[in-house]
Amino acid sequence: MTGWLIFIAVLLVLIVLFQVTRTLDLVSQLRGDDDSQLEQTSRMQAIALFIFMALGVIGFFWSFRHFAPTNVDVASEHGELIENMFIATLVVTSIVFVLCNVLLFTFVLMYRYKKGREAVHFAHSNKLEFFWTVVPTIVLTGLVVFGLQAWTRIMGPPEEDAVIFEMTGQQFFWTSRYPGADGKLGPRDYSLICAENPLGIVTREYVEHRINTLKGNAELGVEGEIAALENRKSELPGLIAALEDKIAKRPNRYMKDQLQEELDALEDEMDEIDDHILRRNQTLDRITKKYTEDYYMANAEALTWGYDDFLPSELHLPVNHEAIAKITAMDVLHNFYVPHMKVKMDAVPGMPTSFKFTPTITTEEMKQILSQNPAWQRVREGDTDPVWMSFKYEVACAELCGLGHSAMKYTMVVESEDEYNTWAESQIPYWNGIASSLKISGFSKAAPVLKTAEPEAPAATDTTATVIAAQ
Ligand SMILES: [Cu+2]
Repeated sequence: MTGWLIFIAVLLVLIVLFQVTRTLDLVSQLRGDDDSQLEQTSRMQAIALFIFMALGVIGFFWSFRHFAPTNVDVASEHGELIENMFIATLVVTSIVFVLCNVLLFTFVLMYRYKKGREAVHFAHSNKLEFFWTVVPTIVLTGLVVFGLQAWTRIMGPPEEDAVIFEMTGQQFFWTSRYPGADGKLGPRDYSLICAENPLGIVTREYVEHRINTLKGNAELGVEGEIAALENRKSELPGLIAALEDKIAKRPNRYMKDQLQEELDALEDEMDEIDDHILRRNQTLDRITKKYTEDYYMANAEALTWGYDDFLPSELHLPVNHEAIAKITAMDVLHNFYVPHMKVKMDAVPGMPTSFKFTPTITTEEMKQILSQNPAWQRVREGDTDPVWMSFKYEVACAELCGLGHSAMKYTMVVESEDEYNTWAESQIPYWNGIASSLKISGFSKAAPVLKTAEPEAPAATDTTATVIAAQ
């Protein structure tokens, strides 16, 4: 409120000053006494402008201090680099900003109109040209070199033992994946994306399974999605006709409305079913054309990488250990952003990006740091503990990606190397969870060979059939 009052007061003062100068101008014009009046208004304007500049510069520094976040510790090595670069840029630009403004307004004041004073005119000055070319060149080169260094440290080749993880953005959640013991992420193929393989991880067994579930396999008792859809398509006209008949015979208004809704749903299904069949056929076509014996021969090794990949529900990273983030998206643009680490990268569909960073503060250490911060000492309503106790590093989506954008959060835990190893070893490879439900025939009836810390793969319930029926 006071802010607004000050603003309005300043505005009124400016309007008054403007009106006064205008009146003086008009008066001097009427008097025909140009020079002395002009000198006077020039002086007034110059002084007013100088005050404006002084207030502006003071306000600039005040607002910077006032609104700057307090006690935000940068929790990664590469974030520190970005932070330093930001501060260096800010220092340079602040110096230039203050210097330019002070000079500009001082000159307005010093060289304002005075009777008999003439401006110096020169067409060319080598000294001046040299000065204003060389100084910015040196400063900007410095900033660019600084930036390039940071760029190579963030984007350059990773250390050999770096922890790799992959983040896939999707409306409106993240899916993370770790490469497992082999340190290599299995290849992905969008044609294989399915409810039970959300990332489309490629293994020979899964390809076989996907072909079976699309095409059907009498030997395994799998009907096949395409055949199921064709069946449904042949059923629909009969169902629709029967419903129409029912509606015609029912005089009851309420029942009629209900039946009409059912009929609408069936008609919608009828409209869409050809499209579904076409898409399934295209997928089947793509898969069978790509995954030939030649392909399996040429990619034998890569096709084993996906066996021990695991998809945890939160990210874990060891402290003071380089991490590589591989970022991708499945639908629209997203952005992988960890504010505390000052790391950020666009997630672009069809264009995997990656960068490295080294966390330097564990989640527990960060909690201790935040416990000293008044903003984190408050207790939320209905809670007994202060908010710092439930602190977790947050991964956010920093690209407006649709209605659920703000819900696109993920958790990152930074811990000691030992804690990280224990966690990683306890993770169950993704395929272990669903292997027993895969419908596979031909070259291998067995589930994929799985490298795992667990002695036995946990038995998965046979969800494949219901998952597919539900699609
Ligand atoms: Cu998003």
